[in-house]
Amino acid sequence: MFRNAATPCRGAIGSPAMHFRRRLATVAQSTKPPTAVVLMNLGGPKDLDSVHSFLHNLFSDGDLIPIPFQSYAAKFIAKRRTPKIQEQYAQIGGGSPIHMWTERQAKMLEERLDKASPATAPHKSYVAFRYTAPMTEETIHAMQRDGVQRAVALTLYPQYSCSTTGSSLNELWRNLKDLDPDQKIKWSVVDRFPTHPGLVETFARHIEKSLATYPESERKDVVLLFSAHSLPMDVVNRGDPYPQEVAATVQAVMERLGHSNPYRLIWQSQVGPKPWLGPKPDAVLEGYAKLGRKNLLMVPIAFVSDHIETLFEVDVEYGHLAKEKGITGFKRVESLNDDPIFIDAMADIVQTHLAGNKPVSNQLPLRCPLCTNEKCGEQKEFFKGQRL
Ligand code: GF9
Ligand code: FES
Repeated sequence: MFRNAATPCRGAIGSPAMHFRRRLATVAQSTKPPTAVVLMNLGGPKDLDSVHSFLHNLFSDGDLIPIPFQSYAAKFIAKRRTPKIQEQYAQIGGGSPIHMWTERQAKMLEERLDKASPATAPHKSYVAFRYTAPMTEETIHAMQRDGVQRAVALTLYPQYSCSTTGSSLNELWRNLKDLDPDQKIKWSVVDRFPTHPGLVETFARHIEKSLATYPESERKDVVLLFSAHSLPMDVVNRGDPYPQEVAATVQAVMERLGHSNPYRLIWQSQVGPKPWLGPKPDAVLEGYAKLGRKNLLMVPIAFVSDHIETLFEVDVEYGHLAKEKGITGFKRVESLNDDPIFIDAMADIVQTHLAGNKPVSNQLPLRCPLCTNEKCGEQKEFFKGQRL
């Protein structure tokens, strides 16, 4: 005989059989392997002793800086640059806060995802830094110990560059070939989110909060200087998507602000003798000082947490230069860090991605028009070919 919802089995509620079935369901749920969310970012030395290995790993990255005799050159350059970089980290408290912020972001994201997407719960966050621990290899081992079968590679760079997210994905692909040859873990990728409304909202609110600290009579003339990490011109000219995507974020934020202020997009952190995308902040500060601009508000637009480029370069170096040049209203907006609105945005991005059931975006498979790095092609094919 058939029973339907309208005619429940008499006496089932609270019966020993029902109780047992419920308990089984709970156990089954808690032993379900977690959906892994792997937060990818650059990493940074957590203390002064880690500076050398950080630099060594950075200069060993052939996807970022292809140099002849890479391993020898990396040793040499890292050793030569370590003292100066140590001094910079000493001035921001003795190390990079990126570990602390990324761990916080990971934990908060995990909690929100379990609430927002019960179908894919439980979620477990992992961190994979490119140049400091925990690095990709260690993270994959941890995921294997946890029995992960489904993973999302989530970049923490809002805009895609082959030198950032591309390098992290190449590193992930290389490690997976060795560590998971039978492809027990199915992967999908969140490769960029330059104009996500939650991201834009968080930037906009941080800008509004800083603008409110200027005298009301000067507020609408404060120049917003959106500042992103620069790229070498050869990277730009091979067709890297990053400059366009950074500009898209800036445009979306300005639209959200109703174009309340004048603004420019500028490019910081150039190093070495090669040509880089500009204008750079020191030249910009000098130019605007000459043009009589006293109120400049820096907006870091390409990183989601504090790091040496905000805490040292902007706050210390450019802060000092601004003072010298008579720019009395030089300030910086707060980084996104653990702002709950930003974490909500990340949760929305991952949840929407999981519901879409697609391994990669339509952009990821397209290589730069002038790409000569065969690894990029293989990485893209690998992630595109995932069968979820
Ligand atoms: C970057 C973000 C965007 C060597 C330095 C001596 C090179 C480089 C970058 C881009 C970081 C964060 C971009 C080089 C050579 N690049 N940095 N490219 N970095 N340093 O090609 Cl959000
Ligand atoms: Fe952009 Fe290879 S450098 S795809």
